[in-house]
Formats: sequence, structure tokens, C-alpha cells
Amino acid sequence: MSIQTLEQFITEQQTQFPQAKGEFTRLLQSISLAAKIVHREVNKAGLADILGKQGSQNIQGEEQQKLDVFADYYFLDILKKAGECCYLASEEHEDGLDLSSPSHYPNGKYMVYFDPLDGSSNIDANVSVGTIFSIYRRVSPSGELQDEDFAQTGRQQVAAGYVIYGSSTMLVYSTGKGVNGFTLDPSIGEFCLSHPQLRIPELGKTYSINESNYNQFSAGIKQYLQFCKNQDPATQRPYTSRYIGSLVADFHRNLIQGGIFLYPETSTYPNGKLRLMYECNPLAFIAEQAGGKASTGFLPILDIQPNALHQRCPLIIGSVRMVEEVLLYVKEEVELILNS
Ligand code: P6P
Repeated sequence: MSIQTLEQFITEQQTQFPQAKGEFTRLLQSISLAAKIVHREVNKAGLADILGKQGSQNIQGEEQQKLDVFADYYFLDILKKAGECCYLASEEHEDGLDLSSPSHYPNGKYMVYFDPLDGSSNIDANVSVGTIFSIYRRVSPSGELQDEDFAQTGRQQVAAGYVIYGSSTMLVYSTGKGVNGFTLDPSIGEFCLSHPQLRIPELGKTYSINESNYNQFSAGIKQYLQFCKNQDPATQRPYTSRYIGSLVADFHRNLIQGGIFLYPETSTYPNGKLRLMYECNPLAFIAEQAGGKASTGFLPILDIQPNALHQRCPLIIGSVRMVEEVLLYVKEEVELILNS
């Protein structure tokens, strides 16, 4: 069985673009290096003094785990030194890092938004966690970054992906030509192509939502949850409920097996809990590239106009037929309200 490493895959992809100068290749290689370093720490967390709380809070007011801080440091440091980025933004910091000034990397073309370690509150319980990243090319030609650079919708991402640190560590990403998954072989320190051209099944039998928020959901979402529980063998219902509480793990399961993940708006999170720029947009890019769908309930995630770095949005994402089922219930609710 022939092995193709991530480096070989990226280089092969690059040769398809003679004009490519290798900047994007170097950027992806930097993400791969940071992922390997975080993998090493996540996989020895139980042994080293790196479990548990850092004793600080991030800008979200969330208790930082030591691994959060570790992952954030290495992704920022390695991406900065790659020299290909003009802007870096992390969930852990209130403001992004503008590298477009002459004293930094004025030639950097790429803007990277990332969640260094999503689901980190699960670390002490040895539950899978993940890194999520979203890559844009700057729109303004050079110099200081402009408003237009930050106003790009998710549909303008040049690449997006995630690393899942689970029973194995996988890097899954897309540059707009399908989705490919690479599994880390620690014995050679390489990500190897293991899931070429991933496609999400049109229909799955798993729904993933925190049902403890049931009383806060809209009528349309409540009706959809009842739909999931109703008996109908023709559409594989009742669906199975699975909720890991780690977005990357829940998303990855649905990508491989089919299924749907929902984090709708609630009274606690009227705009949804999850973040547009470094959680919803990158996963929506992957979902659509794999033949799935991602919506707020009213519009595609990738069409949301960004207006703040840490803005939240509702997320309904996964198998196309399952997301469309939800949209029907949401549409019916809106029509009922409009006609009442
Ligand atoms: P809840 C983890 O904190 C996270 O950001 C996602 O990884 C996960 O899907 C979600 O929050 C879980 O939120 O409110 O169900 O605990």
C-alpha cells in the first residue's frame, strides 16, 4: 500500500498551479507542524503537568485550560514565523494580530482565523478535542489591511480545515477542490492520506444537539427534534442521539458516518453559541465541499456578512437531506408566525 504524506500531497497540488510560488504550501506546512506539536502535548497530557486549568480566562470569559494556552501559543508563533500571513486571529485573544505593517511581514498574503483547541473543557475527561482553522487571501493589494479584507464572507475562504486529536490525530482540510483527511503516523511524524475525497452521506441517522436547552429552542427546532424521534424505517428514524460536547468530534463523526449537528439560538445565546469566523465558517466550507450543507436556519453560513471577529451564529450542519429537513420546520414556523 503506497503512502502519500501531507507534504507530498500539498506539493502535488501545487504543481497544478505553475504560477504558485509555494507561499500557500508553506502556510499549510506550518499548520501541520503546529498540529504535530499540539498532538504531542495532548497525547501526554495525562502524564505531564499540563492537564487542568491555567488559572486564567480568555477574552470569552472562559476558563483557560493549560493546553488551550499551549496550542494558542504554538499556532500563533509558527504561523507568524512562516512569513506568509498578514493577519492572525485566535479565539483566545480579543484582537487579531496585524502583521501587514512594514516592520512585520508586508508580503504576507494570507489571513488565518483559528480556534486553537476547541472543546478543551473536555480535556481532563480525555475526550477528543480539535483545532479549527480558516484561511483567506487578503483582498487589498498591499500595505495596511483594509475593511474589505475583514468583510470577506465564508464563501471567500481559500482553505479551511480542522485537526481532531482523538483515538488518532487527523488533519482534514479543503482548498475548494473536495475534502481530504490525513492521519498522523507518530512513528514517522507524518500526516498520511487516509481519507481521500471525503463525502458526507446525504442522509445519516444521528442527530447531535444539547437537548438540555430544549425549553429555550424555537418551535421549529422542537418540532424537528420530535421528527427525529418518530418511527419511520424508510428514513432511518428514530435517529440516534449523540452529543460529545466537542464540536470537532461531533462534526467529524457526522462527516464520516452522516448525521446532523445543531447549535441553534437559545435564550442564553440569542445569536447561537458558536463563533462564525473560526468555528462555523471553516466547518461550513468543509461540509459544502463534502456535499453537505450548513445553515443558520435562515441563510447559508458561508453567506453571513462578518462584522465582528468573535461574532456568534446559530449552526445547523451535516448531511444535506437532514439540514433541509430542519429548514422545512423553521420555514413552517416562520409562515405560521407571518400568517397569524
Ligand atoms: P454546550 C465547546 O465548549 C464548544 O465550544 C464546542 O466545542 C461544543 O460543540 C459546544 O461548545 C458545547 O456547548 O453549551 O452544549 O456545552
